[in-house]
Order: sequence, then structure tokens, then C-alpha cells
Amino acid sequence: MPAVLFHSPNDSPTEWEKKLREFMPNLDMRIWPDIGDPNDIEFALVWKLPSGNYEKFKNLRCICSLGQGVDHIFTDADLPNQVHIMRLVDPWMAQAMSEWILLQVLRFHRQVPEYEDLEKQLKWKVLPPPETSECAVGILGLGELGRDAARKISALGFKVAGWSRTEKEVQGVECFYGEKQLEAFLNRTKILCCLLPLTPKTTGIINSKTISQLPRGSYVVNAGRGQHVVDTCLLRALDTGHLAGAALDVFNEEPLPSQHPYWAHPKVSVWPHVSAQSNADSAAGQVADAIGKVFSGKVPDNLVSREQQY
Ligand code: NDP
Ligand code: OXD
Repeated sequence: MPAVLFHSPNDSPTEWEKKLREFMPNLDMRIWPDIGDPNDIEFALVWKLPSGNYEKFKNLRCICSLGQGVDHIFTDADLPNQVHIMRLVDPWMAQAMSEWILLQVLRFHRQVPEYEDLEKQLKWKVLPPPETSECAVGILGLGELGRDAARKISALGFKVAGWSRTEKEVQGVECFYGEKQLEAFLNRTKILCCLLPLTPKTTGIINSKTISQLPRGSYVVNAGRGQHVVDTCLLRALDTGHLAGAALDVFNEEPLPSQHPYWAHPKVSVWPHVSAQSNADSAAGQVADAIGKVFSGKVPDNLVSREQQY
């Protein structure tokens, strides 16, 4: 039987191996860097395999991301041409992400930072009640995660819009698409939530120009990738008051360096990339299915486009 390569700095190989074996008792899993003969490897289940290593696996047929994002695969300049590239598409992760996005939306909408501040000052003060039906939430990205979050936020009565590359229809959600409609989408958005994949086209999309197109007093929530945000622009907008707050789960450098201004910024909430973690319990079945398909010469599900890089 061909072998599966496993590499991840975050995920437990023993847990994944145990779960995968429930579906494939004869699985031969090689845990990086103890890979044995590299010619045995036909399937790679990876998160951030150090660049330049795929070339070693002459019989590799599929690279599967150990997450929903695949940017960590496309950063490798020596990516082999013929292999399939796929990812997890896990409803458990969509639920986790929607919970996290909802948490941030409700936190800003229900003035949690303001009330926490008043509590610290022992001040009993009532702020004007917020109006949910007037609160415009905008989701960048209407894919597996963005659509789920948009629907769940809309179900609570918020005014929800989404922005994608191609035209979409999502019930209860105003849909914008393409670069031409980005400004209109931003102009109507008070809480901007980024659930885009990181690609050459989306890198730095939250910058001084796009932030200036949000109304004064808006919020930025980012669970896409740190590289979607130009940090200096976000910090400037927070300091000038154009933005009222930010909740960030992903960063240009992870772990976020201890001297980074985000840590101590009173308007920034820092999370250690945990909004939707990969989960062997929920995702091993789909990975086992993909391994089985690849080993029997079939095409696995959840492929990503090399051209679009997502
Ligand atoms: P999908 O591929 O399902 O959806 C991506 C969405 O982004 C699509 O709607 C797509 O548009 C849109 N998009 C892509 N490029 C552009 C562009 N240039 N302009 C406008 N819209 C664009 O991805 P997922 O929803 O599964 O995941 C999104 C990202 O979330 C991941 O790539 C990852 O970076 C991040 N993530 C973060 C996690 C965390 O814990 N922080 C956990 C999991 C994922 P269209 O529909 O038209 O193709
Ligand atoms: C992912 C992530 O892409 O956890 O799945 O960031």
C-alpha cells in the first residue's frame, strides 16, 4: 500500500493516525521528518510543510491541506505540476467560525468594550441601546465559511451583505461581487468581517484606501489571514478614530511577536488563530475518502484551483 505523509506544527499526528485508521486500518502514515523511502509517499496531509520538500516525493499524487486554507501550499515555489491540491471542507469548522464571527459582531454591537471600560471605572452608565436591524455587517468572502456566517448573522436580524469574486445569491444577504462593487459594499458596512482566502489578489485588501471607504466608527474583524491586513493602515485608522475597534485571529507573523503594538492596543482584541481549528474527529472521514480515491486512481473531492489559488 502506498504511504501518506503527515506534517503539521499544530495538529497531533497520533490523533490523526488513530482517527484515519478507523476508516483505513492498514494506513501507512509517515510522520515528518521520519518519512522512510520518499518514493512510497503518494498522498501528503500537511500544514506548512517547509518549502522545497515536495520535490523529494517522486510518486506524490495529492497534497491535502490540514485546514480549509491552502495559501501555505502555494507559497512553495517548487510545487510539483501534476499533483492534485485539495483542502478540508468541514461543516464543524464552519460552525466554529460562525460562532467566533458572531461573538465578535455581538461584542461590538452590544458595546462590550465600552461597558467593560465603564466597569473598570466603577461607573454605572447606560449607553443608547443599539438597533440590530440597522447594524450593517459585511462579510468579505462568501465561500464555505462566509456563507454560513452570513446566514447565521442574518438570522439574528442584522443587515448582512457579502462580497465575493463571482456573482452569488444567498437568502437574506445582499450580495456584491468583483472589484467594481467593493467600494459600495464597504460604504454600507459597519462591521467588516474578513473570511477571504489569501491569494495574490486578496493580499493587503484591508488597507488605507479600503478602510477609508468604511463609515467612520466601523469595526474590522479578521479570521482570514494576517496578510489580508496592512497593519500600519489598520493601526493608523484605530488611532485616528476612523475605526472604533478590531478583533484579529490571524496575523502577518504568528505567533504575534510580544512587542507588536496590537497586544497592548486598547481597541484591538488578539486571538491566537483559534476561530476554527482543524479537527480529526470531524474531518478524518473526508480525508480517508480522499486517500482512498487517490490510491485507486480517482480524483478526490474539495480540489482547489491552481489558477485562483483557493
Ligand atoms: P472558500 O474557498 O470556500 O471561499 C472563499 C471565498 O472568497 C469565495 O466566496 C470567493 O469568491 C471569495 N474570494 C476569493 N478571492 C476573491 C477575490 N479576489 N475577490 C472577491 N472574493 C474573493 O474558502 P473558505 O470559506 O473555506 O475559507 C476562507 C478562508 O478562511 C481560508 O482560506 C482561510 O484563510 C481562512 N480560515 C481561517 C481559519 C481560522 O481559524 N482563522 C480557519 C479556516 C479557514 P467566489 O465564491 O466567487 O469564488
Ligand atoms: C485553516 C486555518 O485554514 O485553520 O483551516 O487557518
